Formats: sequence, C-alpha cells, structure tokens
Amino acid sequence: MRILAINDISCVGKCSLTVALPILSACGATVDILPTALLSTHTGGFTGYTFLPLDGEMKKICDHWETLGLKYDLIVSGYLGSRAQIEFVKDVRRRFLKEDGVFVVDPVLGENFKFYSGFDEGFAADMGTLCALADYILPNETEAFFLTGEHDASAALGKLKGLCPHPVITSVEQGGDYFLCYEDGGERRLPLRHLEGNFHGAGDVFASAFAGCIANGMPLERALSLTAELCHRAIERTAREVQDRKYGLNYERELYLLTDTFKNA
Ligand code: PXL
Repeated sequence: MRILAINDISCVGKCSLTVALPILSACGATVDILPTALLSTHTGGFTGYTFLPLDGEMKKICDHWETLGLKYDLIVSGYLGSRAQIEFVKDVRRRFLKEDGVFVVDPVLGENFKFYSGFDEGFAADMGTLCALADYILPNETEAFFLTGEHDASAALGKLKGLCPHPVITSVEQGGDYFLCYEDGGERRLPLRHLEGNFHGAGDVFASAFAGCIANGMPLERALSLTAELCHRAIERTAREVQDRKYGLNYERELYLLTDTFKNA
C-alpha cells in the first residue's frame, strides 16, 4: 500500500513528517512525503524558529510525480502553512488519489482554544473547505470549535458531519471526563485515560497511526481504539521520561503495537 503524507518538516520537536514517516512505515506502508514547509522547530512553544514555505517546490515536485504516474491508496494531510497551500492540497488530492483511495485531513489549527502562530478564523474557514473533501477528519476539541463555532462536542460533531462522512474529535473534556467522539452511523464515544499537561505532537502521532490503521482496512472503531492506546502509552512514557514537553512524544518504543498488529497483514 502506498501513502502520501503532506505535512511540514519541523527539524526538532517530533511532529508532522518526522513522526508520520516512522509511524506509517510501522503500519507496513510505503510512505512518500510532500513537505509543505521547513522549520528549525515547530511553532508551539519555541521562539526564534526558522520557517521556509515550500509552495514553489511543492508544485514542481507534483509536476514531476505526474510524469511517474504515481497514485495513492491514502493521502493524509496535516500542517499547512498558508491558504494557498490548502488550495494546492485539494489539487494534489484530485491528481494523485486513487479513485477508491482514502483522504484523511488533520485540520491543524491550534490547541487550548488558541490558534497556532499565523492562523486565524479566515484560515480555519478555508481549512473547512478542505475537510469537505475528506473521508475522515481529525480535529482536536479546539479545532472542532474553530471549524464549527460550537463549544459543545455533540453540536460540533453534528456540524462536522455536514462536512465529511466520518469526523473524529480526538480529545474532548466534559465535567472531568475525557473521550473522543466520532460519527459512525450515529455519534459514538470512546473514553480516554487522561494525563495532566500539554503533550505536544500527540495530535500528529494520532493522525499518523489512525491513517496507517485505516490504510490497512481496519474498521473505524478498532482503528480508533488502537490509535488511542498507542497515544496513551506514548503520553505515559513521555510523562515519565521527558521534562520539556515541547520536544514531543516518546512514542518510539511503543511502535511495536503497530508492527505486531500489522506484521502479517
Ligand atoms: O503538531 C502540530 C504542528 C505541526 N507543524 C508545525 C506546528 C505544529 C504545532 O504547533 O507548529 C510547524
């Protein structure tokens, strides 16, 4: 199976393509990458980072790929640096996704009810138009709010269902309970074990593992529970091993969950 991961390269901070490649590979996929930007670190918590948008290169890369006749079983998109890139990803989907291929969008916008640096409501509205082309979207609670204007998870999920057949809100807190909620013939919920604190890069680990499970044909409920288990173990390990949370999740020693699951696939 061949997957295209569209995301940035943050050289330090374990997110986006630096986690997509190992995680999707652990799921047994051939992973090609379309980098959207090159940064010295991600933008969440570091100051003074470098940022090189790759719009011009993305276009040239895709023009070359067309001469190779490349087509993908699954395309997963993450951090996009500009509204022009959102439009470009729509074009990439049209040109390179197999007819029966799956499009997964992680609408990276923010967390803790704040936009990441450089994003605003207009950008969120454009991201919504990309979500409308997806089979699965993976907003966190903050992103679901930015996409719908709804604070309540069920109300947000209802609106997201109007955009895409299978929205998944990856982290919801309600009265001290944590769960993810998703659409699968009705609203479904999966309880999550919670650890206090902000674990940077968890959304990217989630999106990559989820995309790898779906690419293997796993049913939605099982894909979400395996993904949630991987994330939980990685977060638990990170809480034990890492002082500075902006350096991302220590997920590497948990990848066997994926390699074991997919070794005979
Ligand atoms: O983890 C999401 C993410 C991806 N890429 C970049 C980011 C962030 C979040 O801060 O800054 C560049």
